[in-house]
Amino acid sequence: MIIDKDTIEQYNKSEAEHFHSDFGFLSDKLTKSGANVSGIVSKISGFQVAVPSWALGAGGTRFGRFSYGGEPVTLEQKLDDVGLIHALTHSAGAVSLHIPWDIPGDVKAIKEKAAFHGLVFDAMNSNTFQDQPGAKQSYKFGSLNAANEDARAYAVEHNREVIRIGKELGSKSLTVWLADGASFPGQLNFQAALSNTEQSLKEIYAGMPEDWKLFIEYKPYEPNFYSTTIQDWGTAFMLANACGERAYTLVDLGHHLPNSNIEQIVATLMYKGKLGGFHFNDSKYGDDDLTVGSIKPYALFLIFNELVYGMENNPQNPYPAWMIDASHNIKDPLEDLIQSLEAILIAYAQALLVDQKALKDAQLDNDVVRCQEILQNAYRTDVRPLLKAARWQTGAALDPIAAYRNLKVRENLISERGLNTKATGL
Ligand code: PSV
Ligand code: MN
Repeated sequence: MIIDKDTIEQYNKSEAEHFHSDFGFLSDKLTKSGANVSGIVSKISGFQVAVPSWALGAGGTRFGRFSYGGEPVTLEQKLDDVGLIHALTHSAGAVSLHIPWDIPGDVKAIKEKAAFHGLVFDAMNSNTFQDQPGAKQSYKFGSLNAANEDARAYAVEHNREVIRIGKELGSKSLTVWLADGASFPGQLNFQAALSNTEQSLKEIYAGMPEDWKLFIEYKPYEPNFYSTTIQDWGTAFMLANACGERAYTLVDLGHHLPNSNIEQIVATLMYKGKLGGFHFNDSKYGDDDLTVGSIKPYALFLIFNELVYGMENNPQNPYPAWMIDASHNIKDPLEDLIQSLEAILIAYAQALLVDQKALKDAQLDNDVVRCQEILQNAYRTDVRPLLKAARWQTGAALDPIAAYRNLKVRENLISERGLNTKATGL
């Protein structure tokens, strides 16, 4: 199924009147308070978030997986699904592939398909947390950190292969997330594991093209439950520094112990120019991979406040690679991704409303009450008309979820692909 501009334009007509009056009201109010509304709307429409290829099918838990009809089976179909989301939102103009789940058969055809949908290939993801059929080495006891030299070399070579594939597709970065760690005390020598990881990452980094970046992702636990070799931002930061200038830390919102101050981590990394990538999701307890903004929207806003500050004040930090890393087993995956995009853009727009000059003055005056008022005034603004204005300008749907349902996208995908298809991934 393909959604063209005319269909969306037609669909938007029924909502246009409402949108114009809501936007007019908010725009007047914000302009009076000194905000640059058209500048904010153009920043919102320019904000593109990569969709991971593995979030297009139903996610599973270790207890079960409940399939969703019409799931994409091939890489082409996955690109078609991202294309649908992008047509409806104009904010998902990139896709992030996971190898070996998405090895392209015909590179030229895949590139053409992506270009047709207006998509670019964002960071490539390697996978050394699962053994593939016919694998010559096992990752059961680690990959880049493994005590076994052959397993380490095998994992390094896999990452080189991912870079080769990414180069052909036009990607410019590699994300490495390692499940490596231990489930029991004594299982690993911490220092040897860390040193092996550092050495392996350096070998991968040395094989990267000059215009590529390496993103090192951390996570405190799972699948290992006693220790993880790259457990926190400090370890990832240290390893990135050991690799070199084009190696960065990647923050995944779900990869922190409860109550961690993620906004402070973001600020610290951007100050040091080392925040390279960002994975969005939400969670209540652990790495729950729930829809962005579904549990802690205020925390997301505070994080965005630091991201916006960093993007404006830290030229030493590259523009981060944004990706949604959420997937679970009870929502239509495409609706879930559209909801995540909406939550990301709401938090971004709210953060753009923070009066940075007034906040700085209040901080210098040690006026704690005023500081809180400034942040919460921005957070409590219903910015959804600004998102609609961005979509109106780019020809996307004013209400993407309503359009998705109205156009019967899922029903169409089921009739095209069948009810029992299963996407590759976790
Ligand atoms: C690990 O939990 C992670 O966040 C990494 O980014 C993986 O590549 C992704 O999820 C999918 O398993
Ligand atoms: Mn992640």
